[in-house]
Amino acid sequence: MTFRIISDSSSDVRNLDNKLYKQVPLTIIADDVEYKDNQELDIKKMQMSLSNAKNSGTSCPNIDEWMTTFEGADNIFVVTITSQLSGSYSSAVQAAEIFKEKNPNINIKVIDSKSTGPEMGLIIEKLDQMIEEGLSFQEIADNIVEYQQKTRLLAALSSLDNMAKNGRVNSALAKCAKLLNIKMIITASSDGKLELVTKVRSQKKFLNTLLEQMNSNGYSGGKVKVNHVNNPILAESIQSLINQNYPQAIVEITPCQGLCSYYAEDGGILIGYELK
Ligand code: X90
Repeated sequence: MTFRIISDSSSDVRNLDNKLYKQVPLTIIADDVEYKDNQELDIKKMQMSLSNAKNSGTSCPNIDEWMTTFEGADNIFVVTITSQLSGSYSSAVQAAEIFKEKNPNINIKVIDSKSTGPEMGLIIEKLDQMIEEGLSFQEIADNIVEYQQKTRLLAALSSLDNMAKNGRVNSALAKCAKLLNIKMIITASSDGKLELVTKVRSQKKFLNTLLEQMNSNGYSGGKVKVNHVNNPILAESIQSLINQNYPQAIVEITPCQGLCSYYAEDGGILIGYELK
């Protein structure tokens, strides 16, 4: 019985220690140039070309791209970015249906993360842990639904321009974020939509606001993943603040891949965290 975990590249999970994981790239488009969000992507170069581009956008993996990753495993878990903001989930579901028609004995569960980035990372690592523990496909499929009730996402962005440009957030909210020094703290709602939490100005207040938000959602020292767009310093400040308050908490820092770098924009931070 071979297990496999597959996700689109919005997860920012580049690999796992074992060989169970495969990633399917989304695509970032700057004018006529397409950047596949794979391990070879030079994010700095992509950002340079985006900053000079008149038009930009993204596209999700197609059915064939998902299908090529299914071959050779019996039990497959697919994790996608929220179906509310991308076609990735729907294309993975269709790929799974077609594949299962030809291979009826293969188990495939497609999971809508209702989120992205580090919250997807938490889901992927939990799947990995349950596979390592020897749970059955069905047990893992049931448990992961429960686990998803206990994870959250916060994101702090200084610009929502690319989200607005692509119709993923309303433009009034994006204009608001443009005002000097304002950071928007946003979250993924329980049904996977983008939701504004609050706006903050000062850096000191900003960090405390993030922690207050986590606490008020029920955070009490669980695992945290902090993903950043060229902002390791802010990621480390968040890590130390969490560890000052919860010394046992595991807080991992990861640079964003291409898709999240495009939408979270330079300096952006995404925080995925576990509730107890
Ligand atoms: O299919 C596609 O082209 C991909 C579209 C993705 C659009 C949203 C990406 C968001 C990236 C920034 C903010 C986090 C908030 C997420 C709320 C669910 C990350």
